[in-house]
Amino acid sequence: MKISLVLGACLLLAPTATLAKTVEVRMVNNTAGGGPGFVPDLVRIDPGDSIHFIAKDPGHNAQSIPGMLPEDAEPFDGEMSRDLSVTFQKSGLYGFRCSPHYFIGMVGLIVVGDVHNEAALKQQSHPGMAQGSFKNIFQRLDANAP
Ligand SMILES: [Cu+2]
Repeated sequence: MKISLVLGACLLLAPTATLAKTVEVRMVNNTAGGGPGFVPDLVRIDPGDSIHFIAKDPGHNAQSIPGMLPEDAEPFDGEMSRDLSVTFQKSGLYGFRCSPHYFIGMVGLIVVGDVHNEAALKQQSHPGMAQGSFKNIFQRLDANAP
């Protein structure tokens, strides 16, 4: 009884910044910029936080892009038209895509804690419109913009 009261008090007093959070990323057919995409396509979280990919519209998935992960980070590969939850432990940048719409630029970037692999990710080449999408995302990342 006494121990549980102490634990409860500690949880109440813990600063919210240390609590893991979940950020939602929607997979949609029509973004504000037109065409299918992830909303948002640039997300900043802390190690231990999670992303919940929501299949708002069918026909999309979320999968990490080989070569666009921090060293030793776990890749992820969501099923088509299904929600996916991923918890990120390793800090760094994670590039991801929708497999059927990669070439028309349905990609995104997750920033986990400190950035240390940006140069490597920027050198990655992508098919079709994905190259321009990542260029735009990295410009916002560098400008600290949403
Ligand atoms: Cu898609």
